[in-house]
Amino acid sequence: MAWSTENIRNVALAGHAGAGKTTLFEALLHAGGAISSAGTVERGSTVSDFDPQEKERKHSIHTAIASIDFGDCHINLIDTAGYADFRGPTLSGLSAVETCAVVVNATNGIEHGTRRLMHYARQRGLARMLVINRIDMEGVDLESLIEEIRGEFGNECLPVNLPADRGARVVDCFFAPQGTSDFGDVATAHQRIIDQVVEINERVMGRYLEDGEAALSPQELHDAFEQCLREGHLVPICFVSARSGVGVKEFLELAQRLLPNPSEGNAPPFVKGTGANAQPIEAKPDPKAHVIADVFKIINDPFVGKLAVFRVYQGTVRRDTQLFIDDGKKPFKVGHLFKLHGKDHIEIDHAIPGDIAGVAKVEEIHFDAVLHDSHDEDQFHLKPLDFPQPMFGLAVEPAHKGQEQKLATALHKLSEEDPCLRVEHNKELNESVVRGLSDLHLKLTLERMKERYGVEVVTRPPRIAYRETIGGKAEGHHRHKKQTGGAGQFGEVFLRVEPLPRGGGFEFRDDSKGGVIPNQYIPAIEKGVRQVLEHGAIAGYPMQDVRVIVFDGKYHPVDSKEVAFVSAGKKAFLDAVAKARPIVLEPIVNLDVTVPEHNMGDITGGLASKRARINGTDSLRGGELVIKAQVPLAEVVDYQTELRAITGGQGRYAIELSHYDPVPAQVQKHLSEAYKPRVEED
Ligand SMILES: Nc1nc2c(ncn2[C@@H]2O[C@H](COP(=O)(O)OP(=O)(O)OP(=O)(O)O)[C@@H](O)[C@H]2O)c(=O)[nH]1
Ligand SMILES: [Mg+2]
Repeated sequence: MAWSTENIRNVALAGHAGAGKTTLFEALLHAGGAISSAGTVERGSTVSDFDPQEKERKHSIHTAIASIDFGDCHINLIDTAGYADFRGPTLSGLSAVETCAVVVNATNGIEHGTRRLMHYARQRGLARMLVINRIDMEGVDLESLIEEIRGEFGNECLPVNLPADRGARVVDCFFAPQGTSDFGDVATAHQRIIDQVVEINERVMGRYLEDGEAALSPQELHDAFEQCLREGHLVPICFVSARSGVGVKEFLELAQRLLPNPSEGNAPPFVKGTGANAQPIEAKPDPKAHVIADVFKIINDPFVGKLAVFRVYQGTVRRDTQLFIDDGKKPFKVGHLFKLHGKDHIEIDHAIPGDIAGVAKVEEIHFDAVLHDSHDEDQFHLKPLDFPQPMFGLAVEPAHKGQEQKLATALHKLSEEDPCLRVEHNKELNESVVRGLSDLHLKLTLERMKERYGVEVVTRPPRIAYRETIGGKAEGHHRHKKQTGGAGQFGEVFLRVEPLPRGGGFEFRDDSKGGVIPNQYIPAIEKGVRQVLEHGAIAGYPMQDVRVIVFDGKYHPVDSKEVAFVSAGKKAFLDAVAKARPIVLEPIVNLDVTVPEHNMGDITGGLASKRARINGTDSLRGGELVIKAQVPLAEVVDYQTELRAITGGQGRYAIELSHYDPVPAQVQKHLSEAYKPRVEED
């Protein structure tokens, strides 16, 4: 089937773990005729959870993509993982769609993940809808759930259909409201939603008030509805049972008739050029324009090689098209172009604006790359997506000698696939550190590495990423003078250091007067200072939040050279820092610990002995609590062991960077003594 941009709908299924997204994804594919029978999560037979780890754990870990041709519509569906540990891929998936359908487990009601996803989708300007799943379950109180939802997410949340015959079918409340439902009156529900929709547009509102609903054409209603979604003025609620299929076809009809198509959604801001010349450009969904596409998913398939999945914003990507990657000068030729159906690929020969497709075997492609075919010198960029900074680290080394290179390659490939996975290498310590969002996140990643690439590792807690700064102002001086045979080296620098507020970074200024230091040597002084910044002055950690002002110096017309000023700058800076009350800073993290209620006392008691500040607790359903605290990272590097012991494996936690604070005096003394700076010959 050939489709145009107006016929495309891009919808992500998101929400709390276990809400039923993968089961709904399967039911939608089945109802839309994309598969002949629906698989189940229990049997590991779904299109979406095809990965061995997903099958084993019965939870999604990666995003999965498949499409349905329904009526005149081509619906691209993205199934995302509910676990917060895998929110890297989930958030990337949201960047490719117009609509985020947040799936809610009717038995559990609003959960942590429901709130999180509603928030993310709103923040990103997506159209949102709520899908209440599991209406087949006995004893669910759907009427109260709607009230709860409206209380929490606002009165703009309104049902577009309602369950009837005790959950055996749903009745439409929007298009042709008729019949009775299990609760609430269909006509009233209809009235409420129409009132909400017409409110968005004065003209439509005027006509409606004068001549009633019949005066509005279906197109007018669609446009007003779509505008409501785009502006967050309406969050439609619909009901399904992913297991029995009730409400599933109705969901597809809603997508077809009401959800925004790619030319209606909020397009992301692309930028052409860099620096002062950067100009925002709005991608136009014109199939004849230059290509602009964004890569939102990378798959390093051990058999097929590297696959990049992208969303087209403008122009048409064809097989054999030459595309550039970001500001790269060398284009690549699109060879294997395909649509995804879970793990399978369906060959296509072109992809139009708004569509989602993949290309294979292009090594240079990376996550969030912009693909384009603009031949001029200007470069296209997309504002980088905002991802949580991973703080949970493990130092890794190969379990078997000689696999260092293999390990580095495997880690690189894994981190390409997940924006919340980072690999750092500390050359001085020869330590590789993998950072992720949680214990579970890293555990599964390392398991996958073993399975996919045959590399096993031993892990231990990594060194803490301390920082250095200064506590006061001071002046420093150094005269660098050397006479070796013929020409000598000479440079003399006086400088002042001042603390900047936390997060202030680094500032460098030259206030010397009357050419005591010729201009060409100022960058050399800065270079020397930056060497200290990078390696630290007292404990070997990067220095931050300092201002350096050069205020005097001397040079020699023959002997002054760049190296002399690099060295003088470095030593003068070290001299100043030593007098400016140097401080070692440590990372403080926000810690969320989720545990059964009865463990609360042991957890808070344990945290109290870790210099933690408890900020509060949140009750969850099912007798669980989230304890929120701020704590030095150094105190929780091995927290999973303690948590497991206290809760018998029932607890989990997540950390993210909050800020840096000075370490206690005793710790600073210990860190400084342990540091033996490399003496460099200069
Ligand atoms: N009774 C009933 N069970 C359902 C329904 N939908 C899903 N389930 C079950 O709920 C469990 C979780 O379903 P999934 O589809 O894996 O949930 P998910 O939202 O994809 O979970 P994550 O991938 O972890 O985010 C499975 O055992 C499903 O069979 C439903 O409509 N009714
Ligand atoms: Mg799932």
